[in-house]
Amino acid sequence: MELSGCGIFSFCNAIYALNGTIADAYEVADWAVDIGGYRPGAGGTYRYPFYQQVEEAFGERYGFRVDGYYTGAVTDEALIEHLKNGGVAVVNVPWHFMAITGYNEEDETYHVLECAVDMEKRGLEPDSWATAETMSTGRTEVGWYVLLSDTGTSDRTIPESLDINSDGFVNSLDTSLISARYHENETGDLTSAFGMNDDIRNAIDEFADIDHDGVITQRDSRVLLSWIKDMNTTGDINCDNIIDARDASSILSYYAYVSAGITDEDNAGYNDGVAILGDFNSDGVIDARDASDILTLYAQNSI
Ligand SMILES: [Ca+2]
Ligand SMILES: [Ca+2]
Ligand SMILES: [Ca+2]
Ligand SMILES: [Ca+2]
Repeated sequence: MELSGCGIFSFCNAIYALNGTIADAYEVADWAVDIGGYRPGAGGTYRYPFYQQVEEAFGERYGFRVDGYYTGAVTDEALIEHLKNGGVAVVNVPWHFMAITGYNEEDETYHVLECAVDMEKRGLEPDSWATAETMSTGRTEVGWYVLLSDTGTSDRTIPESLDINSDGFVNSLDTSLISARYHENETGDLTSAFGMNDDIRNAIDEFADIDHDGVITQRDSRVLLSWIKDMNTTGDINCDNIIDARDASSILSYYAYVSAGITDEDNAGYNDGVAILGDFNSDGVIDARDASDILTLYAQNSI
């Protein structure tokens, strides 16, 4: 997929930009291989079988529909109107696919997601605003595009298999367990931190290689943490969809830990969760006031 996955990655990037849904590039690629829409290695994505069938296969789950595909240029009114209305597009340029996920009317630039950033010849960053001239010239000349719209049906959930400790929630305890497993593999020393046991080790080894590079590393933990941040409400540290005293308690433990340099073994697994979801009052710092505000809200809601 590193050689020829641009069509798959651009589709997944477009869906994420459209409605925040995490489309698993490997799952999409496996499906596409089966329907004759993708050939890994020296192959590529075959756009017509792919976009004729991808809505039926993934549309409901990922919350999108295909509004049509066209031979045309980036300046086409239909494409610009679609972007202005909140839609996204996957575009074909010479030997490559990219995603266009926004249009700025003020300076007439396009928000482009480029998945092959090591290919310097196209000269785009992973995430940039490009002019119509750039997107109409040379290796970035758009010659075909497919329009994708949000249908609101995506549940935007993190896969259940990433509830590593099977407690019903995907939260920073799970990311801490993935990190702990990485340290086990690095050092050979087994840990009991965060409730680690052999069932959890097996779950991590089977399901937690999120970036599909064949090993469990801190990167897998970080990717999951970024999903947790995107998919949960600020203040809901343990991601159980209720903001209550347990969340406040985790924030206080974290605050004590950061300010005094001590660790609270019982709550240490939630510290990463506090770091990403703990600023409940949105003042840029995570401290006792966030916990206090949660407790006040909790008291009001409990009456
Ligand atoms: Ca869990
Ligand atoms: Ca990995
Ligand atoms: Ca909670
Ligand atoms: Ca705060």
